[in-house]
Amino acid sequence: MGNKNSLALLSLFVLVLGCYCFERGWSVTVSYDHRALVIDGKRRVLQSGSIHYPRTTPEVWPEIIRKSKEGGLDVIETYVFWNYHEPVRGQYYFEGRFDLVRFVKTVQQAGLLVHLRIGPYACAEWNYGGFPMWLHFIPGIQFRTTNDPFKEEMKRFLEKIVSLMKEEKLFASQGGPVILAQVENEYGNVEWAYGIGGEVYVKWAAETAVNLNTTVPWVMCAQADAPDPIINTCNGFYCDQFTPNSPSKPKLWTENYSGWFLSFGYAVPYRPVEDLAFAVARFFEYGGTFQNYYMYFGGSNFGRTAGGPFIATSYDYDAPIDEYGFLRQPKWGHLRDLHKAIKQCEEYLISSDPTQQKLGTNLEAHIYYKSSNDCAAFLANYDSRSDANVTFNGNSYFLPAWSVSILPDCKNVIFNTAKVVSQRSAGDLPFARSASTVNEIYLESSTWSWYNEEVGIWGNNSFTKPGLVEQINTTKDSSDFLWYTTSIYVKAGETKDVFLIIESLGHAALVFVNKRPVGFGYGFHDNASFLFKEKISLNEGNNTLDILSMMIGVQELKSELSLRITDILGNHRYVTAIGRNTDKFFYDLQNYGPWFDVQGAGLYAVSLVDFMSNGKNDLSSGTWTYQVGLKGEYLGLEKVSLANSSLWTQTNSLPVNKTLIWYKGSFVAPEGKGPLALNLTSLGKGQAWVNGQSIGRYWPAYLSPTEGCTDDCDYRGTYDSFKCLKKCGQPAQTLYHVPRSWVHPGENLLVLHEELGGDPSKITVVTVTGQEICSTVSEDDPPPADSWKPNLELVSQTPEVRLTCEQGWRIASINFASFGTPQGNCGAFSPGHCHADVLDIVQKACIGQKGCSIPISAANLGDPCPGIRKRLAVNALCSD
Ligand SMILES: *[C@@H]1O[C@H](CO)[C@@H](O)[C@H](O)[C@H]1NC(C)=O
Ligand SMILES: *[C@@H]1O[C@H](CO)[C@@H](O)[C@H](O)[C@H]1NC(C)=O
Ligand SMILES: *[C@@H]1O[C@H](CO)[C@@H](O)[C@H](O)[C@H]1NC(C)=O
Ligand SMILES: *[C@@H]1O[C@H](CO)[C@@H](O)[C@H](O)[C@H]1NC(C)=O
Ligand SMILES: *[C@@H]1O[C@H](CO)[C@@H](O)[C@H](O)[C@H]1NC(C)=O
Ligand SMILES: *[C@@H]1O[C@H](CO)[C@@H](O)[C@H](O)[C@H]1NC(C)=O
Ligand SMILES: *[C@@H]1O[C@H](CO)[C@@H](O)[C@H](O)[C@H]1NC(C)=O
Ligand SMILES: *[C@@H]1O[C@H](CO)[C@@H](O)[C@H](O)[C@H]1NC(C)=O
Ligand SMILES: *[C@@H]1O[C@H](CO)[C@@H](O)[C@H](O)[C@H]1NC(C)=O
Ligand SMILES: CC(=O)N[C@H]1CO[C@H](CO)[C@@H](O)[C@@H]1O
Repeated sequence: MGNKNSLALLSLFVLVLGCYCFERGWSVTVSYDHRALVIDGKRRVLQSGSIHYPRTTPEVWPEIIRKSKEGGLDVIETYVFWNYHEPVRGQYYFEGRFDLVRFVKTVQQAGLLVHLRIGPYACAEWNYGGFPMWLHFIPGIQFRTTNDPFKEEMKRFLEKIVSLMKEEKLFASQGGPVILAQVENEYGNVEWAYGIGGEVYVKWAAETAVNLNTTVPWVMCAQADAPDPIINTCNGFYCDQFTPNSPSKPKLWTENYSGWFLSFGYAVPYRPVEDLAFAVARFFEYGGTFQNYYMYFGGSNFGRTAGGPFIATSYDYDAPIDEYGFLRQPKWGHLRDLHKAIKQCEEYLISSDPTQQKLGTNLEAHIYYKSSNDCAAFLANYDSRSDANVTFNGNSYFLPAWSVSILPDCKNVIFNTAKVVSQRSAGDLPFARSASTVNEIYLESSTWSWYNEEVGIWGNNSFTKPGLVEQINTTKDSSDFLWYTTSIYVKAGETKDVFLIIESLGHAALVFVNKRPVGFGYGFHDNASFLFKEKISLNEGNNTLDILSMMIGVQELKSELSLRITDILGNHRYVTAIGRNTDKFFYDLQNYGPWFDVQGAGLYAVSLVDFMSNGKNDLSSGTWTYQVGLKGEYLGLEKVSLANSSLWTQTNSLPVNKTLIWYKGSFVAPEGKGPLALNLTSLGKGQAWVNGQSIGRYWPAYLSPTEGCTDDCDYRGTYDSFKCLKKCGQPAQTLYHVPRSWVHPGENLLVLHEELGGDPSKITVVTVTGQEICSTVSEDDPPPADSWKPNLELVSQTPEVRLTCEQGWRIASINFASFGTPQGNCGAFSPGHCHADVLDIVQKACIGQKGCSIPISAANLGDPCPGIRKRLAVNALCSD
């Protein structure tokens, strides 16, 4: 006894003291060596998670950060979103959801650290990747290469953010929580396309960052040539095989995808926690010491912040904390157990490089020594099919396929990535009816009124030009919408039935002939361009053609962009286009010079084809009149101040299934503190506002393909973003998050801009007031990783069923409790052959509590069948 115990105590003390320092504002140095980040002279093993501050509201930052800390995170990572911080050049904005300083301080108050990814390029499925649109209009600018106007702006923004952090004393050397910064972002993936200009730019970016004297290390992710002292880090689904570009740098993983983002028109991706835990354990097994979940909490793309094209409003990401701030179980709990198990090994991980030992085919161990006979080990079976028994250190261990076991004393397994013992939610979503107490209310029908949007030109700021214009250049992204209008004259005796053919770079278009809707065309995330072809009937004489071209987020800069680049030596390089109408695009590029930073959007060809004679009438180079935005947007119909305006019409019957219409209604929010959701299943496509705040774009009419889903995805084998999908043939998103702080007692205003046609009377406001949770743990499962004591034999320590309710809720009832050989899955347990009814015991321990734990032992639960391995299964209901 004694020795190891006091060591453990000592390290715990140091840890607590470390947090204390950050909270109290004591100066701390941060450096690194080949093993780890070194904070205040000590190497640290750190778990990090991404939370993007504008993707939720400041009111819930503390709770999400608390849940991150309880989940075992040490560091919160965020990008900085330039386009919202500097909406107009030189005019900065740091309020509300964009209050970066408040966010960093909230993390600090929780005792956690911060990794600030200033970029300024963010990517992040964020509009234009985080670049302000005005940047694009600076004469001669070329993004992310050695271009003076770009470098000047980038440097100015980096300086702005660094000085803001310094003024608020937020760097670790000033007593703040920021221990790491990032310049650029995943540039290594596209650098090749920029030739020598790219290489020069990387050196410039590194030098510029280092000269900012943040006193904390800088990283460049996915950047193999990051110059010293910048640390190059890995992004990806797995990073165990990654090595930094210098033996003096530690192995850091800055983006480990907890799931994947959602796009309108696509099925919902998810990543099984067994695979995610496997990837993380493998990383630490292979010498990693810092790992970041992208995302730990994803949140929502409110307003028009979603990137493009077609990124959905939900940025849930299948993250450990879901879009609404609820714990996603068992993901959150299983990863917490993993973090605790790794934390038990920290002293070993920072003491040495791992020693590899082969244990068989696709079987290996990595051992970390503190001294010659004191070690921690990771045992891995990376075979995607076969389970295995291995012998290690004289003992035998069972290793399920695609799993890692963690042995903090080289002997006892306290965690296996494939063995999930943490609590589960009985259903998948927080609002799943089967598993939650859902409170659903309809909006009051008497309050609905509407406004018909005008078709075509509505304002005196329209303009007329020959030919078709590119949309982003024209709208400067001030609106998703651009009207393209022209007239078609049909002489007496000419054919009146023709095909209207529209070719667009994206993203969608609503087409009107003589002010009547004739169709809707749209692309998709992987290929935004589309061809619209519809048979139309024209009148003799003059006809109007009004095409409303729509954007669904401005494309981020991606490696697959088709680029024509002039490098600094004057060489032109062409980069192969993927998912693009190449001819047109190269044409555009040649005309637009440095325009490679946007993919372009809007119409590029419109023609009429006589389907009898096949004669073609090309309207593309004719005269077009343009109008940016919608009249309703111009009027500001979403504003609370217009709620009683006479612009709104009210009659007894509400027009439904109508294109281009605004609706206004009101609702009284259900009581409580929890988040709300709007169920917009009955609508088509548009945008919604609650009390003047945009909750984002909605598009339930866009169904995902019917094929490719697996409800029960096999976690074994290499994961990619297409492997595990659900909700095939359904809308990507039907529920839309309304933060609680955006509603107030009494009537709340809901405004919708519906583009395709829907029925707003079927909208409901949904809250959850309870959740079904469950857990099953066996006698021979390890004890909870945080209670494990290195000096005791594992067998003498007791596993436990642990249940915890969400904040504010308590355990209201126990619906099932059996000790023996219970059957079935979580939420649908049934007693097995061997069954002790332990309902009384579990009820006594749990009812009325926020959480409870029940030790799994015969002494506690009785023994219904001696000699048989038993488990405890419990199903409980939490409610407010
Ligand atoms: C960098 O910052 C540190 C701490 O704030 C300061 O002591 C040092 O003088 C600065 N160095 C330069 C070159 O500005
Ligand atoms: C591992 O060993 C156990 C106990 O000896 C045995 O039941 C099991 O079949 C073995 N599994 C494999 C995959 O060899
Ligand atoms: C029309 O122009 C006037 C004067 O420039 C301006 O005040 C008004 O807002 C414009 N109206 C519309 C609908 O564009
Ligand atoms: C057709 O209508 C447009 C728009 O009103 C007008 O500009 C054009 O002169 C008309 N053409 C003819 C031939 O009447
Ligand atoms: C993208 O869509 C357009 C229009 O449907 C089509 O012509 C083009 O071939 C597509 N490109 C790719 C790469 O699929
Ligand atoms: C962008 O639009 C402006 C005004 O509409 C025009 O002057 C300019 O030439 C356009 N640029 C490109 C590259 O199309
Ligand atoms: C609109 O009218 C209602 C009922 O008369 C009133 O309660 C509400 O305050 C008004 N809202 C605004 C924004 O003026
Ligand atoms: C809505 O209108 C479209 C055509 O305008 C029609 O095909 C569809 O059946 C209508 N849906 C409902 C629910 O009325
Ligand atoms: C949303 O509404 C649709 C009907 O419009 C319904 O089928 C669905 O169950 C609702 N979803 C939730 C989570 O309330
Ligand atoms: C650096 C890296 O590994 N990036 C990977 C991240 O995940 C995407 C999606 O599968 C891969 O395409 C990238 O290669």
